[in-house]
Amino acid sequence: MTYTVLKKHKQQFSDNGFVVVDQLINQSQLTGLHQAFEDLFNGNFETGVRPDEVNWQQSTGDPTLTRQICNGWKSDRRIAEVVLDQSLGKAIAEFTGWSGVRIMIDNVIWKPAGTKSLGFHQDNAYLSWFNPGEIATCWIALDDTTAKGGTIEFARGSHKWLLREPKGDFHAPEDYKQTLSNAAQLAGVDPDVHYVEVKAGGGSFHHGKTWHGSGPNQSSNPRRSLVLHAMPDKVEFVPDNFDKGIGPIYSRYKRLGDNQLDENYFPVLWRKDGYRTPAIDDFLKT
Ligand SMILES: O=C(O)CCC(=O)C(=O)O
Repeated sequence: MTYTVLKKHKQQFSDNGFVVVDQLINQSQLTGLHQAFEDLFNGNFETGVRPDEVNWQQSTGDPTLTRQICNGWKSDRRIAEVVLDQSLGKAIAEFTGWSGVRIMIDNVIWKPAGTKSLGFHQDNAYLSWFNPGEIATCWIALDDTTAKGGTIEFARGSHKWLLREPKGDFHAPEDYKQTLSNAAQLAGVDPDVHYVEVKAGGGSFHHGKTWHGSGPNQSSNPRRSLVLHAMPDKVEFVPDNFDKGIGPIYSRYKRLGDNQLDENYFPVLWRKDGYRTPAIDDFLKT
């Protein structure tokens, strides 16, 4: 599947801070991705590399929580094939106006029936460890999604509000919409929340300032999603902020002696001049 940005999608992204898309990957990819989720959360890492963040494992994880792993692409090539896809990188460049796109991290998210919410937040609030600290995201549903099943939700137009300091828990906060209510009040508006209800394989793109979160899964079906968080290709590390947001984890990839990001850890998916990190395709083949 090669996703192509439509003019109306670009307009929606710019007006609302997100756009919902019916199909981002092929149905034939779903079975392999479901198996990859099973493997990752059971600690079976196909490449032998442990993901950068493992927040849940079958043997030790709290069964009431949403399961999350970050940078599954380094551990499993079925994940890598999707989140390192050239057409998704190009689409993000078209939505944002960036001249090139790198992957910052991926998220592997599994919300089984009956599990708890993820709190509303703005992604860019965690990113002062690189400059410019901004991302845009492609969120892919691997199951049919519903509001009752805890799909992702976006506050329409909230990418135009100010960027706020991160507050509250991401996993299972007492009220997952509290942070959104506070931000909306400060912006002087009533939040207009849109639930992404799509068939498996569909999904959305969102701006790094758009407020989003997801409720508990009150359905009897699992809700799995694979997420590409992408950054502009021209970014630099900011060592003074390595202790902020997710800086303590990803600053470990800074090289001695310069602030440039290394393509081995933050590969370029697409660039206007035709460049793409060549090692991606070798990695996917082996
Ligand atoms: O899948 C979810 O419920 C939330 C994912 C998320 O926070 C994101 O894609 O930025």
